[in-house]
Amino acid sequence: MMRRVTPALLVLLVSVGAAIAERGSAADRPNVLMIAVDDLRPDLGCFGSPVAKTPNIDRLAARGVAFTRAYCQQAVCSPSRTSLMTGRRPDATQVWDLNTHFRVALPDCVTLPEYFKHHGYHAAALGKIYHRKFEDGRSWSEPHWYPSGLTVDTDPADWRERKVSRFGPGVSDYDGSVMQPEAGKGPATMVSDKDDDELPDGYTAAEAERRIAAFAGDATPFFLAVGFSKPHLPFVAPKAYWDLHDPDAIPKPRIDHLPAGAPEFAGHVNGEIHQYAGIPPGNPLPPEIARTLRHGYHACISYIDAQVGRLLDALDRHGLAENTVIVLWGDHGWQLGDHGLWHKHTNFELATRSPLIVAAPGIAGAGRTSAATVEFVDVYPTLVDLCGLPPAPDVEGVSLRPLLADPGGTVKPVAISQYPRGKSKGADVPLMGYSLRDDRWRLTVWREDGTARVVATELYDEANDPDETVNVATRPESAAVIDRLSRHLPPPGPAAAPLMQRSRKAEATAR
Ligand SMILES: [Ca+2]
Repeated sequence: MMRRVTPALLVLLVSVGAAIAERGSAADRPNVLMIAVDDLRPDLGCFGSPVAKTPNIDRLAARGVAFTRAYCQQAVCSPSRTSLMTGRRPDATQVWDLNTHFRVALPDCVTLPEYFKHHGYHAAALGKIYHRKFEDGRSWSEPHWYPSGLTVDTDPADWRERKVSRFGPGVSDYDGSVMQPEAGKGPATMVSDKDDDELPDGYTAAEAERRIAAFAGDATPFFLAVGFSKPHLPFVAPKAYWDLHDPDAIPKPRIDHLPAGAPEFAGHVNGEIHQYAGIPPGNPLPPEIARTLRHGYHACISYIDAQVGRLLDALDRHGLAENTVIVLWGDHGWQLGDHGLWHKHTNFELATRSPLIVAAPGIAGAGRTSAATVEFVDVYPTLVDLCGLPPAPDVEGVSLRPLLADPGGTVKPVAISQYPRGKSKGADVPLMGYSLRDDRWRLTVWREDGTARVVATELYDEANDPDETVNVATRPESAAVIDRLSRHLPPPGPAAAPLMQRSRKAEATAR
């Protein structure tokens, strides 16, 4: 790898002062370890969970700042990950579904790792970073590695999903899913008799340990992205992690139905979880199954926590801890039966809120939490800022660096999430719901897709009704709040429904 100072970088070094100039060339910049955790809501000790067993993520939080009000831009894998990795919102990426690559709308977009690559970093990806089938070879310095042994280079057509896994019969090579050949998805939970490394996320951690050891001897800074596929369904974890948890100690949802006054299309029918064997049709799920699901979700978080610990240990072992920026995020939250809903796919607080932890050498706020309202589009400019690279163009987020020094500060008035809904009960046209969260309120405005016409409005007082039990939008005293927050609503985006329909057709044709 070259260690060169480009003209643009020289300008930057002169212009932004001695602190950054002292870092000099790429070889002197900090490394980046980015840890992505699939479907992780903040059920972590460092986020205040009384039952979580997450000593390693807590250890990471002690080195950095844990953002307790961090929101994804759309509560489902590919739209959220695409937004974070491009620093652009779903209306810009035009990725609102699981069928579209961002290079369709943004062919020349420079992604977060690609930007680091252009500035002298070696960028590598292990495990799930982008949603599967939407790999982006341009992002990385080498092919994207998966625990299956599969690697994916620039051409998405190279992607092949193998049903027979290196992890043995019954476990998908991709994400640890339990596959039943010819019969669709297997059970939603499994107490596995395998050890950590015999399941994909443990194997990914082992590969990350090998990579970190190799990087330690190289002067080129690295951007290593490590994606863990749990606690995404199915909840498969080694038995030891199930044994850490008493399922009866895990709190049950405090509301098991939609908020009073919410439109029915604010929720869904739990379609994802009903794909798994053993989940009976209809809602609500039987209490015993719900209890096992809660148990499995927490077991999977503890399993991932152990893998995060291995990464932190590897950095320590190789003397890299003091020169590596670490960021950990979940791609969106999860409703564990709350509102009668399982999984994500909504604009509610529990689906849009996910952990974000940023640790960097020498930050004044280390070990504190920040309740500032922040968004996942902020990850890109934050990492760029922390590593002393010139600001990236066309990125919609802001750097959170000021909050690492002063976690009590603020950087933006609201976080914006969104979710599309097709024609559904109570809506005779496709909708896009925009949800605005400030430090007290959540306002969700459902518009006719691609227009400014408002079909429904929800308002939740998160300070006095954190479980979102009642929509107060129609109360007279809410009018001023709605008016104030509505000023932050984005202009009507492109009509999503026709583009999503087109991508579904393309997907079907490709099959
Ligand atoms: Ca996800």
